[in-house]
Amino acid sequence: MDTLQIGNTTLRLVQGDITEQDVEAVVNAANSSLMGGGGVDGAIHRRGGPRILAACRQIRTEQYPDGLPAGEAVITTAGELPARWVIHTVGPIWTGGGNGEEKILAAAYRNSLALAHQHGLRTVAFPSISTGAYGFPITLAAPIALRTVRDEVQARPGAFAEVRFVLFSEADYETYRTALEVLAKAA
Ligand code: AR6
Repeated sequence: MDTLQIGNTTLRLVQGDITEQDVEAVVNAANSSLMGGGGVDGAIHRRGGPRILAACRQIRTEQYPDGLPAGEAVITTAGELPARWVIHTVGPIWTGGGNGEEKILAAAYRNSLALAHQHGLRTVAFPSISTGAYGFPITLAAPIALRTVRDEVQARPGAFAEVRFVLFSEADYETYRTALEVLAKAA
C-alpha cells in the first residue's frame, strides 16, 4: 500500500526527489553543522540556493553555536524550492543500534512534525532520515519512521492534510510500502 488515512490526514509514500515536492515544508536530513553536505542535504542547498545557508548560519550564531543536536529540528526558508519552508533535522549515525539510535530517529521525526505544527504547516514531506550516509538500516528505520509519524498525526487531529515520505530509489520505496502494510495491519 502507498497511502494510509489517519483521520483527516493522508500519510503517503512516493518515489521521487524531495527537492521537487510541492508541499509547505520539506524536511532536510542535515548534520549538526547545518552547513550542508551530500545526499538530501546537498540537493536541498543546491536547488534551494544560498538563502537557505544564510538562514542556517544565523541559527548557528543565535541559537546553536555548538551545532544542532541529533533528534532536534529547526526551520528556515526554502529559498528557490517549490516548498516554502525547510525543516532541518539531524538523524542518528548508526553505530550498531546500542547507542539510542532508534530513539533519536523517532525524535527527529517527532520534533520535525511538532515544528511544522507550531508554524501552521499542513503538508510536510520527509526523506528517509539516516538511511543514507548515516548508515541506519532501512528495514529497521522504515517502521520507526512510519509509526512515529502515525502517532504524531493521531496526537494532533486535523493538524496535517498530508504527510509524505519521498523515497529516492525503487528499493527504498518498496521497503516503506511493506512497512506501511505491516503498520496498517497491526492498527
Ligand atoms: N530526494 C529524496 N531522497 C534522497 C535524495 C533526494 N534528492 N537524495 C538522497 N536521498 P542522506 P542521512 C535518500 O545521506 O543518512 C549528508 O551529507 C538517500 O538515498 O541524504 O541522514 C548530511 O549533510 C537515503 O535513502 O541522509 C549529513 O552529513 C536518504 O535519502 C548526512 O548526509 C537519506 O540519505 C546525513 O545522512
